[in-house]
Amino acid sequence: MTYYADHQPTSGLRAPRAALDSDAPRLDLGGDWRFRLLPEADGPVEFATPAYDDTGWDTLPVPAHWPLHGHGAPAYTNVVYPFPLDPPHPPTDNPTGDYRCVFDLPADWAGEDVVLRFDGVDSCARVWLNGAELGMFTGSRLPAEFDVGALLRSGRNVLAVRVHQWSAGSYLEDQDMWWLPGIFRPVTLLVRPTGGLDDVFVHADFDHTTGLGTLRVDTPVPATVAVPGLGLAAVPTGAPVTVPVRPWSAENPTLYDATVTSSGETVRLRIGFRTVSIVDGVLLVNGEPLHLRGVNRHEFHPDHGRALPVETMREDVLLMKRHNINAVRTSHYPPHPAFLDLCDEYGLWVIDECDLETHGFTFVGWRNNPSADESWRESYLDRMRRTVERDKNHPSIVLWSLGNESHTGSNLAAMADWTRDRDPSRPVHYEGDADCAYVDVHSRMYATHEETERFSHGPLPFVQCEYAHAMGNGPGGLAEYVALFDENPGCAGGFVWEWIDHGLRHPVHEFAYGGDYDEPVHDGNFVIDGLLFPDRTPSPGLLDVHKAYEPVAFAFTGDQVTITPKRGDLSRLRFEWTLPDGSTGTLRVPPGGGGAALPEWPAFTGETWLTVRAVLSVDTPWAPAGHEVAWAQHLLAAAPDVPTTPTSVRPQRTDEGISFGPAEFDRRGQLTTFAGIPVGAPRLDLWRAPTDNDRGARLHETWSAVGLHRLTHRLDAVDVGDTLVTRVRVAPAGTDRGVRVTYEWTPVGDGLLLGVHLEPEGDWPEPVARIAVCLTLPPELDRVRWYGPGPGESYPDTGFANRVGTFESTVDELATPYVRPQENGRRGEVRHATVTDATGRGLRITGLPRFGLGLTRWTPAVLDAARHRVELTPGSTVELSLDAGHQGIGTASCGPGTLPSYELFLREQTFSVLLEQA
Ligand code: IPT
Repeated sequence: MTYYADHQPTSGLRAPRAALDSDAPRLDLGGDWRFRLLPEADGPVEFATPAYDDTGWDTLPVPAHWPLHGHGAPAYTNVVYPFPLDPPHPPTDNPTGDYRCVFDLPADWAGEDVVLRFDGVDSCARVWLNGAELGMFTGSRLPAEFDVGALLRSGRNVLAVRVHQWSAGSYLEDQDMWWLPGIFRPVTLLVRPTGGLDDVFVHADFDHTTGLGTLRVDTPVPATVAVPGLGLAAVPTGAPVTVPVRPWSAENPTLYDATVTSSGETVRLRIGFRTVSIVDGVLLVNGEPLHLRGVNRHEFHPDHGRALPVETMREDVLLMKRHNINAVRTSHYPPHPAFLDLCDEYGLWVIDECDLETHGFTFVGWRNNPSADESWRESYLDRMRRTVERDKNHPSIVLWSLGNESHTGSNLAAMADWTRDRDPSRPVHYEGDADCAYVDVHSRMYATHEETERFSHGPLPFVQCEYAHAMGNGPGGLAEYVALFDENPGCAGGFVWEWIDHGLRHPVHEFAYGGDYDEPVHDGNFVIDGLLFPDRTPSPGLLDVHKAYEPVAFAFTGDQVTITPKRGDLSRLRFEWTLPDGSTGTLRVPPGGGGAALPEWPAFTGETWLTVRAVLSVDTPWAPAGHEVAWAQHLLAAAPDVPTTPTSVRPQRTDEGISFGPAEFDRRGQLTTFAGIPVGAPRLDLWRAPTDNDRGARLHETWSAVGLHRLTHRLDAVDVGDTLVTRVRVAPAGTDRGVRVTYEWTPVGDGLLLGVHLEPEGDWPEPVARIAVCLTLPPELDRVRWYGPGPGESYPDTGFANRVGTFESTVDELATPYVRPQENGRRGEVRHATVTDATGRGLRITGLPRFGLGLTRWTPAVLDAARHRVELTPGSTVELSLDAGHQGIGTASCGPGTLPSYELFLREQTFSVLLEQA
């Protein structure tokens, strides 16, 4: 069988070994290589000969994915394979990239042993050096090394690589992401000195009962270890040494610089001491329960795909640390090795996952799934070996993961056995082992809140390797999950799905998702499900993660606040209080946490919130002093009731209609102007532009079946008396259910109180999207100032990262830039707001007591019809919506829907707002 259609995963490779920082010379071969793309796998191989004339070829940067450089196109599928299932055969249509790299051998390398290393080639490479074939490999996100010393020549050398997009290996790489072939990680030549250290295995345990660390470094040749920070000078490798150390943790990632020296080579290491154990069903590190407050991270950049610049990796780590994230699952493959160095350095617990997924076999009932087919055994073991051997020296890695969504089978069990044997210091994770027959922790994805509670009571430690699917608006229900994690030591925590939207920058669509490259098989915007927008701007979901993952808890009682560390200690935190008037002070908090007295304040008038903040007291490597880590608000004085006593102003019939205080109405009692500003009459609306989570819950279908998006409004009566009352029956066509709506205008102060009474007719068993009245405003009324939670959007089960205060924004800035347009930008629990033009002319709206505020340049229908933001054309009006409630958001795009307490049902009710001139 041809190599690319063979179960044999590699040929000609050296044994896998650790990624090492050595003093031996190295040469980065990255740069512009010669490149041509062929449509099939078996093109002529003459290009591998050094004399081949490649002047007609294109150039392509290495590392990169060729579809992002004008050759072919990216394609996105989640579960389904984009080729027929006939393992191990790839399709004949098999984009194949031929690469040529000409390099000069450094003059002093002559005669040295040299290794050629590839850090990542998607999906199958065949390699020649100076015309001699070296071998082939699959395993896109895994290292591959060849011995090449004997083939190198002084002066000009020619490396030729043929890369197939599809191979037998593709059956094992069905991860939910773009299919992006190419040499996308570095290619390096490494001198291997005589007597060098081919491999190093660091064992650095910490005994929390004694404070002693035990270090043993294993090497294949005799060598000595020096750790100056521990006073260790020349400890022979293989021999354990026990000394007092500071342990490594995500909160305090103490690393000791070390060198390992053999007769031919010195390797630099950064050693972290920690011990992972499982005791009574609790996952422990250094004797303490592990609290994984994590995210799943794919490698992604909107311009470079998975060929990430190291600076982007650092940006990811810094953003995670700044948002209280303390753990990463490297879904669903080992990351670029530099990312793990950053996790060691800045402090993130890591589940390092093998490059493995066969999810699409689910569509044939897992028939012929490679996980249970022995002919794939070596491929599975090869992938795990290359993962563990490369990454074994990282203190940040606390669990090995066999892969993702590959069902179950003996090959997975064999991987687990091999791993435990090779590295007994880390437990094995794999979510697909439902019976926990060969794993050490019980892992589930998208468990409900109820299951999370239930699974947290053993016998194995429970972890949610994926939860809180961050697709589009959301995730809802996050706070409730994290509360369950916090309460249950048997639950080690979870990893939000996922870190970043994989939107590829696109000339027309701004950010592309599945289908935007005319893929015949694709999964649409399911790849847009991150806490970061594609350009790495935090979404509201990430701000909620920051709040939910806070490492400190606050409890207010009487005149004090009790502060409790949840993870780490308080040593680098300062606690501050602030009042709305700007006054501020520092709290004296006992070093280990406890009660801190609050100052005495004079009595407050009006709603007053105290804000207590935990900020960094010192610069840290990941954020400067003053960075806010945690906060809470406490109500010091409640809002007085809004006065609603009617004045004696009466509605007056005029030639044109009805004049009533600041407002004009037409003859049918429909508002036409307020304070001289053209304002459309309020109309009940029960629909919203469905969110991705609404779609997942099929609520969009329910709502369109009922006709919520096409309500009709029949005016039944206009009563002009002390107040102005209009009675309207609101109902969708084709059914006998509806809502009797009474809009009553009452003069209060200089304004008008609008009371909206709803009386459903017939059954309304399903949740409605929102209960709102909508009014149109002139387009220049685009400034808003409100008092309530802010500054971000909020829905009943999201937006808890907001705090109560006064905020200002504009219609355009209120909108949250979800890649796939959907309901967004609402501000919940607003007490009062003004909507004005640039001169300050406009409306003031006061809730009785609160309302949800929406302000957009498009209707929900326009929002719903758009597939990308660039398709949203502003209308000629500003749409103002004042809601009495919104259906919660939930995470049904993948996972459970809205918790019952956040569901919105239509019931008889009245809600009121006071409208005044701003
Ligand atoms: C789960 C996958 O593990 C993950 O890769 C991603 O696809 C996620 O779903 C959804 O975005 S699998 C799902 C069918 C539970």
